[in-house]
Amino acid sequence: MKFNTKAIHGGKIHEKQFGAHATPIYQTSTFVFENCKQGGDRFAGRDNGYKYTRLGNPNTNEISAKMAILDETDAGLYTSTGMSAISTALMGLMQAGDHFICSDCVYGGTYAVIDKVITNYGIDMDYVKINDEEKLLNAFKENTKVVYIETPANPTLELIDVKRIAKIAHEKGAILIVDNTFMTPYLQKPMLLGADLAIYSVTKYINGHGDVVGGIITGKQEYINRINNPHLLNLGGTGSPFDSWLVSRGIKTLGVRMDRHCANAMAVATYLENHPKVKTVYYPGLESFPQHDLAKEQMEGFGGMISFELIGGFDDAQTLLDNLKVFSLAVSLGGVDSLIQHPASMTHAAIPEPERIKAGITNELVRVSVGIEDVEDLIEDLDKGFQLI
Ligand code: LCS
Repeated sequence: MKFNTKAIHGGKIHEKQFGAHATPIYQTSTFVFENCKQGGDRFAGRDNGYKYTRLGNPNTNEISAKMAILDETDAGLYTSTGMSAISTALMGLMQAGDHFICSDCVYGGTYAVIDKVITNYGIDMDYVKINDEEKLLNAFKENTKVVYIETPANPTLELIDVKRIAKIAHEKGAILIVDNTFMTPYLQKPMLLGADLAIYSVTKYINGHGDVVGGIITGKQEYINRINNPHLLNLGGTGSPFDSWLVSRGIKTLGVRMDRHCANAMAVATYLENHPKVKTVYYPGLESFPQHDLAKEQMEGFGGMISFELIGGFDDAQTLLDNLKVFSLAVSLGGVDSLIQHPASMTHAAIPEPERIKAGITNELVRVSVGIEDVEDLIEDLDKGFQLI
């Protein structure tokens, strides 16, 4: 079966009692046992029936199974947010005394959980310019257990060669985790490129409608098991039945939405690149993008995210952002509607300025999540905004 068929039918629950075609919402905190033996057997793992929603629920299992199928990997775990997926995965795979490497440009929340939480539990780490092979090789230590990357990176869109990093990480005995939020399994399949685990903020393209926060971890069974039990089940970052039901509904149109996001973003990026008030545009689909060849090699499309800088800096950008009518001035990304924001003061404000600038997140950078509206309306909106500068 091909992608869109799997996105619709993969992992689907077949409700037998009434024959409901759409999956019902199992909005229940607990499940009734027929007798003490059955309850005991479920807790002992001799019967895999449901016990309690924090420990498993049909709706969360449906979306986890579907995502594993789409990523062509063993298993998945649904979590309450993307941050819960990241923190549970890192804590599940490491303990005090371990070390990990993280690419230097990641979502501000990822930076914050590493800087303010994970490293307070005796886990050591280094941010590394991963594309600099010498720096990467020098960063490995005896106790390096994980390499964590985002590609394309939020918000610079810098790419990392997953195959190459997977090979290096494995040679050094480390696990490679790829945050694949910007691409989704439709445009990039980390495990087929050699990664061990993928992380998603399903808040973004996977759900696609801007009405849920959620996360998913997919990947090799061995690592998924380690993260699930004892970590996810006891730290308690499990997602809710209703949210996972919405995500299962949203993901059915992932392929068609991504095609449209890619086409619209290409048109908006081309418009921006030709605009006299724009200094630089970062979009992997542009031939001017420094890693355009890598994008063509490891991605099936270039995605819906663009970053750019204006010649007039953030002063001019502010005028643009404050006056758009179709684009909303808001963080988050990957929904059907277009959003625009300023990473330095918003999504990446948690990163101290010197490190932020070193990672390429300048004070001038503006990030756009191109939605699936009619692209003529998006360009007209930008055009009207530019006329005020
Ligand atoms: N990974 C990436 C690449 C993200 O962009 C985000 C959120 C997360 C993980 C965390 O997911 P969450 O817990 O929010 O579901 N990125 C956001 C952004 O760029 N704007 O607002 C949130």
